[in-house]
Amino acid sequence: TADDDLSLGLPGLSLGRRDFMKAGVAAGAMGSVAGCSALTGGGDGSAGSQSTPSGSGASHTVEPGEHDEYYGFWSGGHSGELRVIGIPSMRELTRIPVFNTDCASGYGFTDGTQEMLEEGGGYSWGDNHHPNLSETDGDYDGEYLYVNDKANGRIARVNLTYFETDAITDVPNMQAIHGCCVLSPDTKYVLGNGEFRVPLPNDGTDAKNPDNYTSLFVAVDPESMETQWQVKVDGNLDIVDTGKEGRWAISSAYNSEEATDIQGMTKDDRDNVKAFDIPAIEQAVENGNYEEVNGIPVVDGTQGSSLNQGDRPIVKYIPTPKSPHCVEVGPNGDYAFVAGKLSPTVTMIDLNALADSSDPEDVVAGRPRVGLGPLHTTFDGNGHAYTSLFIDSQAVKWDIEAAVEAEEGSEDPIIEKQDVHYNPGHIQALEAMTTDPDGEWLVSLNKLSKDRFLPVGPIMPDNDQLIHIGQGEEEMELVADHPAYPEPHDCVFAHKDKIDAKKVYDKDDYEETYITEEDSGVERTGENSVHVKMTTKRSEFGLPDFTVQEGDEVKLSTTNIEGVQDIIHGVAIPEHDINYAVAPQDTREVTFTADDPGVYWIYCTYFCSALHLEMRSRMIVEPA
Ligand code: CUK
Ligand code: CUA
Repeated sequence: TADDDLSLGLPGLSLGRRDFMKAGVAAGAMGSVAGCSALTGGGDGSAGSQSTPSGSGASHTVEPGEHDEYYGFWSGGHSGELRVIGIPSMRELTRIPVFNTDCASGYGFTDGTQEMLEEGGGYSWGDNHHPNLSETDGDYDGEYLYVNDKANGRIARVNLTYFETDAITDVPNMQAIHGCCVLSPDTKYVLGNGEFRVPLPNDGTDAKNPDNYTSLFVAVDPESMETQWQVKVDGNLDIVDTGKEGRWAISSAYNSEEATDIQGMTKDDRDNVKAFDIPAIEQAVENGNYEEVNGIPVVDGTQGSSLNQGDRPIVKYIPTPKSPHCVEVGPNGDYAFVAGKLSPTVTMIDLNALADSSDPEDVVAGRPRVGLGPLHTTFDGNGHAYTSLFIDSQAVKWDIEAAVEAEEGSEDPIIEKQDVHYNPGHIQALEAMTTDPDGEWLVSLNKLSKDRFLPVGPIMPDNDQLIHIGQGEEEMELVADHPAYPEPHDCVFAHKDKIDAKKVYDKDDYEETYITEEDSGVERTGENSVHVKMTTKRSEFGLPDFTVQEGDEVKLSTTNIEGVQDIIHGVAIPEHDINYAVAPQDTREVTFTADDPGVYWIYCTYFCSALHLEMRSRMIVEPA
């Protein structure tokens, strides 16, 4: 029977009669949510469609020479990088290497960036999921972007003046920082959810006893990027967002069973969303109510903890249908929206009721039934929520206040459904994480593209789809498909006026020694070390050649003395695994050992002028 099929593929998902038509699709698709290898369905047209293009003729064309109105910052998943994409054109403007190395820019090869990656854990990859823009007064201030590394428990910061990663924190005690957000309204902390439960400390002691495993919630200082404190909880943490007043951080969570396999993790009907009371946690830390593990104060926020018994528990546990996925807080900060994943509902948590309610059920303000596989919710600022439906392959638009009025499980608040192609994860509308979203455009980050593009071999691109939503009064209209290299998870959009990207480096912002043409030369700094300094400009290096001895440790410093934007020079040394970019007024350094005697033509890798090919220098390594 259908029931039997469902119970195999969908542990505990309860479906009403009218969902059975979709059950075959659901069983396959949910399998992939749950991590099994079943083929994913739900995009072949069988999932049903209520929407037709409205034909409003919304255009996302940005004419040649014109600029996009918004910056979009896309996480690159396990590629480790971020991508910057213009909205509404969906043109890729640049990439920002974060947890990866990048040969076009030299990120991970130059001394500063190599050290940063080394001190940030020394891994050659990361899995970034959730980019977050720094906020002042609940609005993006254009200073920084913070992003998590799900794989290695790290948080990185990107400087939005230069669009480059400037800090990576390898957070102690945590594996898999998944959820990541800033504490609104003023970015007091960068917050992270440790998704995997591990022993504390994770040193191999009693490693086979899952009762000793724990998930942690962490606060990192946004300026120093140092880990401030952690909170231990029951169950696995997933995604996190904060209210707008600096008090509550809401984390979705699953596996209240604390099992280590899928059957165990999905056994019970309920999981607990966690509401972290940030000032109460700070107070506990101040009072010394913590255990220090690997130098970090770890506060006990488990259900049995004494810190959770009094008038003001540091963590409130709010029961929700099992295994929810995301939580997003709406623009006015009234509700947190917890997407059901296995449940076809979104649970709305009333943040204003959190402080005073003693019964956790009292804080549930609404629970509309939105469709199958709800994962993420976004907002247009005009009273509408838009939820991605992984299994149904749809974006569903619904009315927030109508959902509060309606009975639990009601479909009445639903306004419209738009098919997407296929199986969406995150969904984001313009400036949706601020207190004043801009509406107009929404992007659905679809995991599968299937038939939407020319076949390019078995590893297919994702499909990020641009949907026009206007101010919420019009019907949704699908406007563009955009293939994405694996694998974006989330994105965030800021109006172009909020970002002030410099076109030329300001050397005062950097401590490196600026090199002038007169400085160019070779200085012996030790018996086996030299410091080579040279400038770059069109179309020559400051030194036509330089000589070092076999075995020398060579520190090569280069300053691009150009003052003109867009004139980048590259410094490539064949057979030494060295190439990096130097932008106008910037200085970059690289240190290597000259092991092999010979002549090496150093050349410029950025096409900088008509004489770009002639832009050369020679490194001569004399035999010892
Ligand atoms: S996410 Cu990280 S599994 Cu839904 Cu925010 Cu993709
Ligand atoms: Cu400098 Cu090409």
